[in-house]
Amino acid sequence: MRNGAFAGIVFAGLMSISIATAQIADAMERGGSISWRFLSGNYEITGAISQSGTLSAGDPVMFGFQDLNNDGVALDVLLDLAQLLPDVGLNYQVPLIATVLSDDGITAIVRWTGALDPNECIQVNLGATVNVLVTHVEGSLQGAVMRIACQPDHLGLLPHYATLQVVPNGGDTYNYLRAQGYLFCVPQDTFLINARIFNMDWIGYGGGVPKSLGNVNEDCIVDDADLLTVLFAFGSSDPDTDVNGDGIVDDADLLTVLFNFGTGG
Ligand SMILES: [Ca+2]
Ligand SMILES: [Ca+2]
Ligand SMILES: [Ca+2]
Repeated sequence: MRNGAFAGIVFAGLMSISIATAQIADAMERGGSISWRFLSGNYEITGAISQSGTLSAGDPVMFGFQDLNNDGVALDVLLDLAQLLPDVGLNYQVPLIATVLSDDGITAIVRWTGALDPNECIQVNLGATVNVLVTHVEGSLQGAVMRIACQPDHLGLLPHYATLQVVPNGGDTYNYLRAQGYLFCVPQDTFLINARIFNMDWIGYGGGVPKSLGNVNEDCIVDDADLLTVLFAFGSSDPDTDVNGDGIVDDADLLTVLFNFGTGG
């Protein structure tokens, strides 16, 4: 065999392997968002105040993926603490930056981490309302992402069908929320309080093909059903068919469907 042909075959083989190894994270990014629900956990406050207890399930929330650190991976999310812990009074959005730790095409391990130093005296509800100088807020989530059969989102939030499920991975080391501050806003060691949420259980759903990629009917694939829907609505302002959301169904939407035709499945 000629060396060139052999090299070509090896190169093609390597290319297909490299494509296969990144496919879970790519599918997650393509989905554009994740639905997420906190199921259970424990909390503990130590220092100037001592408290501990259990946390029950919260309402499902949806995180839209962004590329907050401009590293080309749009899997970062803004964790809204007010949404996660509505009664506490921590109205901060923690930017959680995603790192894909591994992806063998069957399971991907993704870690989200972020921190804020607000240095702000705010009212916090710790059973009773107290003033706390919040100095530091930090969070980490780590999940194992696996494929599921294409289906409506179990949590009922994703507009399109889901193809991925995310479950906690890495235990307390990588699944926690922490906050630090000073009681009564007095920045002295005696008034220091540390709060943490640990033993977290949660679940998430993602993947699929969003409408913005031409999946007009938001099922499992961009196919002739989506194409026909755009063609029938062509020239109208039907918001359900307006793929790019610019107010009109026109050739731009049609091209998006054609460009992504076959995506999903
Ligand atoms: Ca990023
Ligand atoms: Ca479709
Ligand atoms: Ca449009």
